[in-house]
Amino acid sequence: MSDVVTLERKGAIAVVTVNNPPVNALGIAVREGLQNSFKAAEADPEVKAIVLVCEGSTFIAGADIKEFGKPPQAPSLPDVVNGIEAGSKPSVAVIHGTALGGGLEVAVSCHYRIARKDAKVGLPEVKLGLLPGAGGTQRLPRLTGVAKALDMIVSGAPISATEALELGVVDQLIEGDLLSAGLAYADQLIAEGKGPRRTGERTDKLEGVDNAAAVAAKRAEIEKKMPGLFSPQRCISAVEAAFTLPLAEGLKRERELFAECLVSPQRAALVHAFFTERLASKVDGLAKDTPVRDVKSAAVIGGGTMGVGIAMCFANAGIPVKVLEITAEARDKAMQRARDTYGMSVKRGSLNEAALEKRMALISGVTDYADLADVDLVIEAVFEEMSVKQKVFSALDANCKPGAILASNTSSLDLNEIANFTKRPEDVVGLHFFSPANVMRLLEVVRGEKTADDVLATAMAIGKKLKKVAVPVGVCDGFVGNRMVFQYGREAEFLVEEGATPAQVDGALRKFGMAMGPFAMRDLSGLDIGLSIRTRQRQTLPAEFKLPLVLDKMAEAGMLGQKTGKGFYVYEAGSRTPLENPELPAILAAASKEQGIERRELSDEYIIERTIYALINEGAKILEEGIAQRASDIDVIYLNGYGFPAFQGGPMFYADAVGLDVVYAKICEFHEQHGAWWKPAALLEKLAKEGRKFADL
Ligand code: 3H9
Repeated sequence: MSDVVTLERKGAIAVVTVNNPPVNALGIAVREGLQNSFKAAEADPEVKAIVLVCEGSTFIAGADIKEFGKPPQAPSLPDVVNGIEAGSKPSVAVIHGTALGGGLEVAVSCHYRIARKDAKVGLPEVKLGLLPGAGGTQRLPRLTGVAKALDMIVSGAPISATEALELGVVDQLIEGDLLSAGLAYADQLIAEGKGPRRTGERTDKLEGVDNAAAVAAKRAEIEKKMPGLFSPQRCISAVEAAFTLPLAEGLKRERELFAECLVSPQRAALVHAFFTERLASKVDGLAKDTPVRDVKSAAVIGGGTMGVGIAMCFANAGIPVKVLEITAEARDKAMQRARDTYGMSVKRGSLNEAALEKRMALISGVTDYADLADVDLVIEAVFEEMSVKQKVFSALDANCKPGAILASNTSSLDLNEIANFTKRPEDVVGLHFFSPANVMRLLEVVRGEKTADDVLATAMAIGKKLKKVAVPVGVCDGFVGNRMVFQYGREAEFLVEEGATPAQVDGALRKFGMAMGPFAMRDLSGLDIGLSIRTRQRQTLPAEFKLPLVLDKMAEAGMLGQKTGKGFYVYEAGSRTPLENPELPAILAAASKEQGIERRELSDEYIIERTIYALINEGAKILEEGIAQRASDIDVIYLNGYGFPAFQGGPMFYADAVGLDVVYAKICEFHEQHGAWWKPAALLEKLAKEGRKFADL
């Protein structure tokens, strides 16, 4: 029929095969091929049933995301699926891998569905700022009932084949060869004289339940949990149409709502987030066929929270890992820490006892560097002090086998200096995990000036294996993420010295979409970290780089965040709920006075500009220096490590959306008012003056 969709006859059964690597997305050629194939099968008098099957690793994984925002091309996906459902011959979708989005919409327009046991199905459109636009919001509720369909469509989370069977989304689970299973199922339908069973004609699951109550509950939940998001409420409206309108009108309503989402800026930002995450794994200048070293075993130096978290990542990926501590007591404590952390997952129900034991069996505690002689990769996660790193890397150099990768988890020290503590700097790389390492997805892979290509390629591959989002970065203080966040945090502190309250700053940034406000975050991680950086800066920075005083004053008053029960907020014993700190206004007033500042009212808009533009300006400097290889990599770092809202696309995407001329003009204004920190990045100035974007680079 076409290059990507073929039609062949197997006796009385027409087999339609999609072969559009890598994920059989529904680009124009696939849509055309599907429509033509189903039409031809319908027209062929010899055909009694139709089987739809896919080549490669997955069933259709959705619409082709690259086509969004481009002029539409006929046939549209809704026309294709409506045509399939209207067919007079029973059709069977054979699902393997992931039937997602438009893929599941195609499957539920077929009259029957069978799925391999390990398959998953779902409607993840909401994660791209969309809603299922090819009948998914009308047909899924007819199979699962409204409440479950709302859960699936609004969360975007896929379900397992087993759950799909229980819910009636699929009719049978299969093993082995897909085509044989599809043909056998179709033969059975023919033998039993079963005809088309159109999902769109079903109403049984829509009746006798309080669907309006399910809709109201979901609306309230989303209003509370995701107030700034555009598409979830529209997903709900579309599902509502499934039980309030006849199918044809419901489909029309779905199309209208889909069109609204398609043109929303949030859709563009979320699609950017999807593609850039994948792009980040591609390292400029590193050949695709760069060999990768085999990593069958690993070790972590240091059994603190970070070290143990890293070790757990390896155990979770099935890789045996040793944790080295200097004393037997510290080693045993580290092992207990891992067990306790897994124990919490068991309590929450996300892990079972057997899995806990299996993972613990992969972690072993050691106290002697000689025990690391056979490991393929070591990650150092010890105290952030160069002399300590020197000791560790000299010991690793003396004990590890040739070819072992020696990695540092440093978050701020010079990786090149660390590498030179060994006689094999080419084997040294930075693997900067974020705390808690077993939870956070981001991994900055730091490329030292001597890091060998195959070591870098292996580090990126290991990141993927550990299910992290690995982003390559260059060497500088704080690398990409922390170097930028320092600017953001400092501006937030200045804002509370100028007149805002921590609650106002946190509130404005949460409204912007940040997962957490900077002050709640400070309290969580402890104010002493920021304070030690501040103290160091006070000694080293030229005088024109003014620094806030609030942290120093709080430390003097014994306020170090949650661990002291008092910080920018106060916390009742055993609680993490931030409450207003009654002693803070006096501290802020004193800091303002000492800085010679008259406190004033600040708007939320101003708070966002001061903090987010500080990120953008530093991001531009990082790009200029080649520390990040592309603007979108910076976005990936912020989306995955710093709670930046995906619907804003990341700081650099956000800057492009606001307009670099606007951002640059504001930064110039801040430079004049607030001095040296705000010196505009040369790259930002250049792009703004040329009318270009970061995305054009
Ligand atoms: C939709 O369906 C709308 C409809 O309701 C209505 C329409 C009217 N399109 O993730 P991977 C590329 S919205 C284009 O690394 P994995 C991806 O960029 C869609 N390209 O593999 C990458 O390219 P590259 C709803 C796509 O095995 C390569 O495939 N569907 C698409 O880790 C491999 O991807 C979704 O949201 C696409 N739809 O995971 C599903 N999907 O190699 C989105 C992937 O050049 N996709 N690519 O970097 C996924 O969740 C994962 O890709 C999947 C595979 C689980 C399928």
